[in-house]
Amino acid sequence: MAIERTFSIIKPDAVAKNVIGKIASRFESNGLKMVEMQLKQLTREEAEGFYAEHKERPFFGDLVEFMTSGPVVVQVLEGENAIALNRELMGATNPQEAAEGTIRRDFAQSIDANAVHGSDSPASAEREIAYFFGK
Ligand code: RTP
Ligand code: MG
Repeated sequence: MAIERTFSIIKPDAVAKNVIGKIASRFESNGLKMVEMQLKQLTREEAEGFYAEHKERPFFGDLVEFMTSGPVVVQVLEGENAIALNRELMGATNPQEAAEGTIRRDFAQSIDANAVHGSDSPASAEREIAYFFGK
């Protein structure tokens, strides 16, 4: 299987809960290497541009508000099958529906404050990595 790169965000709720290390450890123990990483306060413009695909959705305003409510960790993860593997480690968008042992099940409290973001396809991974880290 090919080595891939995916883009990940540890969201403001998880940073505030002081579990950056615990989440990073999930990546590491499952074979994902952090090859870029930065603690960052997103501006409104950065958050809106990042989630542009959801612009027309009713939750867009709340999503941008939440993503700018405190610092996040933006990172690039590398490993075999990284995109799908990271989605699996994250669990379902709604932590109430996330499988046992997933990051969202263990660290998230709601569908809004759901601890992590991960690219959902090779095309998103490429766009999102370029958005924060350039080519
Ligand atoms: P993400 O993009 O953050 O990795 O999450 P995801 O792929 O699992 O979910 P997505 O459909 O892309 O939605 C992006 C974020 O918007 C919030 N959301 N709220 N209230 C709602 O119905 C709702 N639906 C989505 C979530 O915080 C989700 O992570
Ligand atoms: Mg998504």
